[in-house]
Amino acid sequence: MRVGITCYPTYGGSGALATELGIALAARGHEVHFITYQQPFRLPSFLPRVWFHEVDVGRYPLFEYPPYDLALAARMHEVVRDHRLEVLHCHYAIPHATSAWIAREMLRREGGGIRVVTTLHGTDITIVGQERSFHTITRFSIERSDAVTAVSSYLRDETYRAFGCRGCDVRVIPNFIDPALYDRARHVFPIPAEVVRGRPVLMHISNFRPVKRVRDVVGIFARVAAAMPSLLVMIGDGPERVEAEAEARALGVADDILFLGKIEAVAPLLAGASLFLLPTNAESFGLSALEALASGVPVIGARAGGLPEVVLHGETGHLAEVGDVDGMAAAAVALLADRDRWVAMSARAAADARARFAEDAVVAQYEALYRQALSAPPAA
Ligand code: GMT
Repeated sequence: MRVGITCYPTYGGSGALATELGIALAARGHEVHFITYQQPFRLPSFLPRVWFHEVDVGRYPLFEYPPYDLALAARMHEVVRDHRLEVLHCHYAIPHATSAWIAREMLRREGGGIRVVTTLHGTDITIVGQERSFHTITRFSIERSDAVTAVSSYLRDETYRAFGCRGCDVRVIPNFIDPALYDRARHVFPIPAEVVRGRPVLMHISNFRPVKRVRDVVGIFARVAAAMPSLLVMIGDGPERVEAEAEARALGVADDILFLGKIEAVAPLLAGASLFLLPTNAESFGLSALEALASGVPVIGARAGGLPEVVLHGETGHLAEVGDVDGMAAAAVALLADRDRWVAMSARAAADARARFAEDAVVAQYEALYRQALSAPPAA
């Protein structure tokens, strides 16, 4: 098949997942065209059967807000036409699915067509899509897609609840991992031994948006560090980074925390982690948590959103109520203090991630959905 993929190219779960999907589809023989404003952060510079088409918004003094959505629609229309694409897969509803609808209308007038598949990732539904100004257009874009997927049952149900969309059959297709990559036996931990000093390594990866509660990450760590010497590795960056650093200073643990910034290849770092912390407010899935589990790293996190669908409480990690920093810290200390339990949980985490979220099985679900969309009459 010839597939176009539009995603946010910046550091974040939806862009990571969309890029991994494109790479996997190309490896399975499909032609894949990324259409977005910059090279997605996980996309290597060259791969067979993979193209990158930049969307140029241009600059004009009249446009205080350059119309990216329209530039994207125009580029989608052009790429679909010139490369005879069959499916446009939009990751994140706003504005990608809306731009795809415009592109499809333009193609229709020329006697062409394209099937639009939209994958809902989380904040496009739980935060952005529920803002008054975006609510109606988000629902419209979902209803006009030929197929819609959500990354967890939680997100599917939340979509139905928030939008009450008519006749939209939202399929759950989860995030996935490459089992060969997220394998702790395969990597050399890049942080030198003299920095780690034999301490357990706690890790957090995100874009440091408020929903991630990075201050809670530091709070949990401070309690663990008070019980046993340990190291916290923070990967990523974003609006709450300054808050996290301030919290670390306030709690007297700044010297035991490494802020590494936006690192693209996280598998080698996860390979040296003892625990992964994700005390998020509402995670639709938690791709970073899945990557940790696959690497044999138990997850301590919040019983919120779709995270309980990924982390099996008591088996592959520990989930507590949002904001229960004491509870999460106590669970972390107990697990780190019991080596046998940690080893068993680490092995279960790696096995469960492979059993339920392996790349091959999940990518096959997307392929089947594309085929189904292509064989059905186009959406109105
Ligand atoms: O906040 C993020 O983690 C980024 C965000 C995005 O849209 O880029 O991630 C969302 O999509 C990921 C991939 O499907 C999910 O694993 C994350 O759980 C989800 N984030 C939230 O729901 C907050």
